[in-house]
Amino acid sequence: MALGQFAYANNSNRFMACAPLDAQPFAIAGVPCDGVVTNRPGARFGPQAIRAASLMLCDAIHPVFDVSPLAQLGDALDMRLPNASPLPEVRRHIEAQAAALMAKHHCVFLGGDHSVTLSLLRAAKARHGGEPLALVHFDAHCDTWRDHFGEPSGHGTWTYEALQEGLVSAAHTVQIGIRSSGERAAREYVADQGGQIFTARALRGLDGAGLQPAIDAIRARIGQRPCYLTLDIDCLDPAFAPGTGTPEPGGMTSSQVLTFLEELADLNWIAMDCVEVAPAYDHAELTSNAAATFVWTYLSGQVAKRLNG
Ligand SMILES: [Mn+2]
Repeated sequence: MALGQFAYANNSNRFMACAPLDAQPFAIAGVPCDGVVTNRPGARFGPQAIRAASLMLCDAIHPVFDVSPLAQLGDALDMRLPNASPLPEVRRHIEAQAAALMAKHHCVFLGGDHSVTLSLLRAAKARHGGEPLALVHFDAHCDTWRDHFGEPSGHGTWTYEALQEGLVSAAHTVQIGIRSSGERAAREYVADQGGQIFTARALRGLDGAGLQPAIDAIRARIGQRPCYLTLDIDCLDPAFAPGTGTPEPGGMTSSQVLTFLEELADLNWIAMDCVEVAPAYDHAELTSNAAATFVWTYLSGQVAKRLNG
């Protein structure tokens, strides 16, 4: 099947109205794929909603990092994906397109449901020497279930699969915001394997300096190992992000997530994804605005590091 013939690539705008992707060091790419959600579908439309929300970031100069990523950023638009094909076929296409982008750019991928992260991690690990990567995972859900309600793989199994495959190192895996229902074996899987979990409950009422112990622990654990950031927008409380397929009350605030992203910008990040934005359930573009701000913050931190050495 040739690429370029698939539907669901509504490429009408670019992130922060940046240039089309050429030789810029940083790239945005959409992964408009939501075939294996548990509850409400619609994240295939996330990339374009995040791009639309990003337009209100105006001159793009970040107040913490004091840079704009615009001159160093290109938008590759949405991947063309065979959405009606079986999951392994969809995944092969995501991985191949991600690998081509990662060969030339530091990438931020816009999901899509969270299953896309497995393909992105496969491409990222191959790109960065083949050693298991470090992983920082914001989510309401552990995503370490061993099956998807009887099916082998879904958007709640990718973390388990990534650990089983050796894509990420358990000792260098950190989950933040976890709070959903789930059996203990799944809920605590990352910790049982040697990683670290900061539940939403453990973070209640903490912000700013209150998050410093968690930030210090993450930095000490991960060091400068190549690290992948995956941000499921449902890590946020539905008050901040109603537009998602599986909302879980009692979640993080936008400012908590921003504190982590700002303070941990010095880790050796190699790529990011922001997934599970489902615009059909959003109100006042709250969710897509939050996602756009998180992506912009990540990019600004990485661009500042590149410019300032
Ligand atoms: Mn998830």
